[in-house]
Amino acid sequence: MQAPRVILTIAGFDPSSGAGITADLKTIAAHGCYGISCITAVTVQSTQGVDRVEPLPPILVRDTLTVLAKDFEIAVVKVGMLASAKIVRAVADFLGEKNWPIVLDPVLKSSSGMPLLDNSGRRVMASSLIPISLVVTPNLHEAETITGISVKNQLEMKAACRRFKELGAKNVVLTGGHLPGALAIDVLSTFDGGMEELEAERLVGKSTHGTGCAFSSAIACNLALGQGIAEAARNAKSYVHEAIRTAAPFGKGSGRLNHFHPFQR
Ligand code: PXL
Repeated sequence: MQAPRVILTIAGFDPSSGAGITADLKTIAAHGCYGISCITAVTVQSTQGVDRVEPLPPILVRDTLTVLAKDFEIAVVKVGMLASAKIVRAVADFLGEKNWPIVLDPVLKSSSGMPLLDNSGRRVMASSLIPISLVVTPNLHEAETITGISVKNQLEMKAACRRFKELGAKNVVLTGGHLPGALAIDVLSTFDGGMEELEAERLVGKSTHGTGCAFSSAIACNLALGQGIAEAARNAKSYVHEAIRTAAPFGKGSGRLNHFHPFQR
């Protein structure tokens, strides 16, 4: 039997399995890939929100990456929550010496509003990780904070994509799920200067915690499976749409995605 493609996720731990490492690993498994992980921070959280964030020592992150890199043939890396400027630096230094395609989800805060990276960490991410990433997947808030541009409509989303390109991003998928309207429209801006809108019907009042984690992990898998950027982004959007649409209620707060929907048809 052929070995599955290996995806490395570098992200935080959400004990409720909605976002972060465990959500990434479910997404990766649902795509038939093999997920390995490096935890950057432990969070205390439930479906009702994040109470506490404890970044892990940067040396632990670096040592984890070192042993995994020696052992596995890594196809694509997904980077999510990094928690501290020192961890961003450790990850950027490590990945800068490799040639792996990187999908960067530039996580800054939780959906419940808890900061997941401080301002100095954000600056190091912009200067050292965005330029070495193949795809960057900001949401509206992340795009506004990183580019300094107000991002409230499709025109401004396109301006923000251009600004990400100036920061060194090769491809950008700016997700517009938080904008009002009947459609959830993302803007894909590719390395060749192309821009296209990716549309899906908006799902209201549903489980949306961890959608950014699932989206970026799905893109990483699709790239590892040989898809081009646009196809990888379109298929990742369909995957997340279906994971929201078929989600079952859990807990007392925001719901959780149905990561394994491809096995339930
Ligand atoms: O959705 C952003 C995110 C990423 N990673 C972890 C998180 C969250 C949001 O709560 O907890 C670990």
